[in-house]
Amino acid sequence: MAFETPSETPERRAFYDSIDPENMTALWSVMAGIITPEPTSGCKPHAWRYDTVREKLIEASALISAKEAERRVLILENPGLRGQSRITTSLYAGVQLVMPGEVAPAHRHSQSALRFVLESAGGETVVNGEVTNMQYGDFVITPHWQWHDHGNDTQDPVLWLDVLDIPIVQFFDASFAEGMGEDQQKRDTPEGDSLARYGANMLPLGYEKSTPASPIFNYPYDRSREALERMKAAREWDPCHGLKMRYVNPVNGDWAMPTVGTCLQLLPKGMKTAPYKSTDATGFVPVEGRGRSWVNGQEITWGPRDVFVVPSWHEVVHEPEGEAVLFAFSDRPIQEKLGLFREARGNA
Ligand code: GTQ
Repeated sequence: MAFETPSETPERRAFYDSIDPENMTALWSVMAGIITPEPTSGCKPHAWRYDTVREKLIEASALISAKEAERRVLILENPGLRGQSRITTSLYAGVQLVMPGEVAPAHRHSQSALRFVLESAGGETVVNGEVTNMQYGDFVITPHWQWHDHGNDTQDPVLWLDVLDIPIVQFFDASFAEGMGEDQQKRDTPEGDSLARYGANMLPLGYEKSTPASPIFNYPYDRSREALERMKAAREWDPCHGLKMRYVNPVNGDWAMPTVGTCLQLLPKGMKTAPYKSTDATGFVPVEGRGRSWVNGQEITWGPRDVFVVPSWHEVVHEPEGEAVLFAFSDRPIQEKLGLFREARGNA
């Protein structure tokens, strides 16, 4: 049951007006709006088409270089949250373009970032002295306060989806950022070092974790996809998710990033998922296949590289045309740690 707002009388109005200059407000006049019986998100269901985003980014590349822009990104702004640089209430997302020969200069900030690679024949990102080569579907992490720069020595444009915890850092007023003063940091770690050290179901003996983020910073798509492909044979479909796997930090089994939870999900041919809702507004990026989803009954059609959003506590049903693979991201790791995460499965 929702809290009721007591009716206003002239005496009560006069009282509210009298406390207003003292920077006070009566709880009973606002309580129903701030402690709601269910989430009341301003975030709206929406899909961004890759073709449109890509076309506008290529247009932008004639107007500004990656270097001048610092990062040439078009922010995906939720239509219910315009002007706030948010794709959901708690997360920022944008699509970044690096043209052949360009660099996005080295900098670092308090915000954590993930890159989900949408188009790349070998774009490069350097994190803390180690380079990684980016291929379609790779999930790349830039942990908070680590130097990072991006480059493209290929003949073709390189594009990826950025997801950052910008609104969360903003909420805590905890943002710091600085440029390195050089375009590219020194590459002093051999390529593939992190994956070898931490991504082979082993850890260097005596390894002690130094940050809450996973020490693996590229989870290559071919490996993640192969796991799903092999698991398909078990036919253990979750009615709401098909086959959904969580990217983990191998040091402690937690999510790969402290603020953003990421998953890779396979929806088998012919499946229509059971209705599902959760408190973590979720962004989806179809990697393979096409399909449609209903979000509180609103139909969203999708294909590879599109991005769509299911707001908090909105019921979602997915229906792929054939087999489909989706990348998903949300703020679930934080909600779980705060005891806030809730989900409802089926028609409950
Ligand atoms: O690549 O470092 O989309 O600093 C927004 C801010 C990307 C980045 C964004 C950033 C970056």
